[in-house]
Amino acid sequence: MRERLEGLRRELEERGLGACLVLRHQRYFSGTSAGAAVLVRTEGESLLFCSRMELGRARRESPLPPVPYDPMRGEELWEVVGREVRGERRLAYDEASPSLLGKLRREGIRPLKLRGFFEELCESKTEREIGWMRKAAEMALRGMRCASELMEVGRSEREIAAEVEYEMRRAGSEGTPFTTIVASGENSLLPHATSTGKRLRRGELVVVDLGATHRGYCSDLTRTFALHPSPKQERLLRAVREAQLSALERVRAGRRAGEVEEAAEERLRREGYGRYLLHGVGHGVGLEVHEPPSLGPGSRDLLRENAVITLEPGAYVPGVGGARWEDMVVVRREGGVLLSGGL
Ligand SMILES: [Mn+2]
Repeated sequence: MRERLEGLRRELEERGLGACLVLRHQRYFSGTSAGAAVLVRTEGESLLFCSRMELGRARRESPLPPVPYDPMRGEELWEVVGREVRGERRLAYDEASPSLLGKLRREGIRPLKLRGFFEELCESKTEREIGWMRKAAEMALRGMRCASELMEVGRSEREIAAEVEYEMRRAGSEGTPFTTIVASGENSLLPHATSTGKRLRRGELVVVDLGATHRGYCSDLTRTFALHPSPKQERLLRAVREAQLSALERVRAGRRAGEVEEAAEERLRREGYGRYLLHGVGHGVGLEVHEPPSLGPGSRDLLRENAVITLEPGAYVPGVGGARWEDMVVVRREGGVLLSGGL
């Protein structure tokens, strides 16, 4: 935490700014999700703003002194922030709503977006963060192993989702970064399906997309299972897995994310699935399950060294089913390294 705050302080000094209000990335600097914002100053102590309700947790989880505001009495975040930054003419920030910015302006403060800095800082993980993410990935793999054991005709999607989440919690996961998806048959055609009471039937594809969290860091993993698959389904599954390998081969620090996406997409097109693609090939992952870079078509985002990304090509073919295969990968100078292989 100290190093992170120190890094931002240096950046502010270099840009001749006195203070930065961190909203979207507050957890990265405070170590807790109890806060609403962090104020980092070049002179004087950095502060953690939190609602009065979260004060206890903020004290316990963050080394930063908390400054509470009381929404129950109608007090708003910008009011306490305004009090602390009085005297600053310019205030750097990471991301803020137009209404918050408007209120700060009315206080005579000129907000200034710090571009590029937070992306770079949060995308490249330290070895410690990568270790935590590997742990989160291992918990997800345990959940997936549990799912694979339950792949039987007659079980419901929701039942499998419940067992999987229970298994990950037992493995130490703090929670699920998103609602576990178990999507079979027709439902597998929806990339963001919700698990229903529908029971698995013979001849269906079943997409399982799940994640765990460890020290706030997320994992994200998808497998597609087949219950007595047809040759068409087998072909689809193979194509999706091969597309992931093609993408993985292109991963390298310094590359454009779009190039990696292109490799997967090209592969799926060559196999005849070009009409059945519904999403890009992946995204960055960290404290949030979806963070930059985007691995969508034509993405100009850079793959930074030590970033953690997902590779999740999928194709959704009516009458056959949907298939997606997702793993987490660390971007190294020499290439991509799987964090979640082995299943
Ligand atoms: Mn994902």
